[in-house]
Amino acid sequence: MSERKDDQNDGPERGIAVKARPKTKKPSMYKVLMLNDDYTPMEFVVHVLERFFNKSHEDATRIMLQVHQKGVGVCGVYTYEVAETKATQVMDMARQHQHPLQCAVEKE
Ligand code: TYC
Repeated sequence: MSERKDDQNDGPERGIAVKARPKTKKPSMYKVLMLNDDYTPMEFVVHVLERFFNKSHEDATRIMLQVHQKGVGVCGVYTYEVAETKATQVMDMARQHQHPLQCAVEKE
């Protein structure tokens, strides 16, 4: 039967192949905040920042002192589940050592 003009298969396809690019969204990012208190030892806070947030000893000390002086500081910025997991891990470890150290997660 008759073929439509644009559907003829009488030669190689022409033009540039372009990969389909479905719309994607970057994930929202969340800050893990650390709160000051009067009891958690400074060295414990520095250790937590090194262990859970991969900070150098110098960066960990700087962040700890900022929290100590200003009341709050940012430990790192992550996707939601990673941020929640790190905050929970820090507070679990603090509780095991009977320190009141608290973290919070806040949307960036
Ligand atoms: N303020 C605590 C002290 O003087 C040290 C400290 C720093 C505690 C940061 C918590 O998130 C914190 N021992």
